[in-house]
Amino acid sequence: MVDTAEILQSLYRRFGDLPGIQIELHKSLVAVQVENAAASATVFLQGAQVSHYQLRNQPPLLWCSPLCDYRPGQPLRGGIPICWPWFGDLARNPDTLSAKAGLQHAPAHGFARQQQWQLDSIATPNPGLTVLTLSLVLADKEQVAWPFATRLSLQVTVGNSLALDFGVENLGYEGVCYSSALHTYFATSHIDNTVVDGLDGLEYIDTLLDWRIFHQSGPLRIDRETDRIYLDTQQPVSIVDSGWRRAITLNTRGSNSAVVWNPWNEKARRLSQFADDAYLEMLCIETANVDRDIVTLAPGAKHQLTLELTSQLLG
Ligand code: TA6
Repeated sequence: MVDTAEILQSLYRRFGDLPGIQIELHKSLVAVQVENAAASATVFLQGAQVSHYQLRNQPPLLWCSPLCDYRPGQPLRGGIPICWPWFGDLARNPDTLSAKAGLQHAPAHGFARQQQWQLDSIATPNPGLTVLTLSLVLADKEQVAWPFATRLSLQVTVGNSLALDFGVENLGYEGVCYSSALHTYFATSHIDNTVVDGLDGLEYIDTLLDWRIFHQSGPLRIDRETDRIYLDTQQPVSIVDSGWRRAITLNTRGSNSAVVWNPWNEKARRLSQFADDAYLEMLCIETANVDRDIVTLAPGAKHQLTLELTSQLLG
């Protein structure tokens, strides 16, 4: 059980005097609010979930639902949930995954986003830069679904760009295999103003068409429910928004797959913490290690999945 009062006291004591840092409580979830010369951001200790990032001269870059419950154990609908040690439905993952298949209760996207991470450090090296590090250490008997000693880490760098560096280290004595994603929700002026570049020519699995494989031709415009796994994503993907006249670019390392998702109107009505028309103002592009891009770690090995988001205003 998380002792919120104790966590708050410790965080105030350790970080309360840092410039531009506020420790906040959203119902019963603890968050760090970052304000610096370049941007603002919000990072929740639950799931090490970044829920907000906004440059000083632009609309928010991340979308986060105003209907969030901020309940313990329930990921926020928005920002950047960390999906690990499996992506989506565990049963839909490769059999080589180490997570125990056939579990009675295997939450979608794994359990890392439900857990309380530890805030290890906050640095403010200059007025326009704030760096937070968080971690989650799992003992080898701690999780039924994942009985392996593992250390998760996340470094969040808030400045003229937003950078996440997600590390998974195998602390055990046997090899492990997992799938994962940084499930980023992006804000748009309107989905009709939005084009996704950088996917042209790629193979993708369409999870809405019996998981059959297709090829992307040209830029992607979203005008229906979309839930696709793009493979061999070697070049940066960009979101071009003609309404807000900006282009967001996803620069990644350690990932060769990406998921593009928008629930559209039917699924929007079934989603928790999500207004019926919210599909018109968001889309997800998820920096992933899924399908043939899953990660195998030998004992003592570590994998880094990094995502840097930049946003340029268009002339
Ligand atoms: O990333 C796409 C997806 O797997 C969709 O199928 C949808 O389920 C979405 O993730 C959101 O999942 P969540 O468990 O966060 O509601």
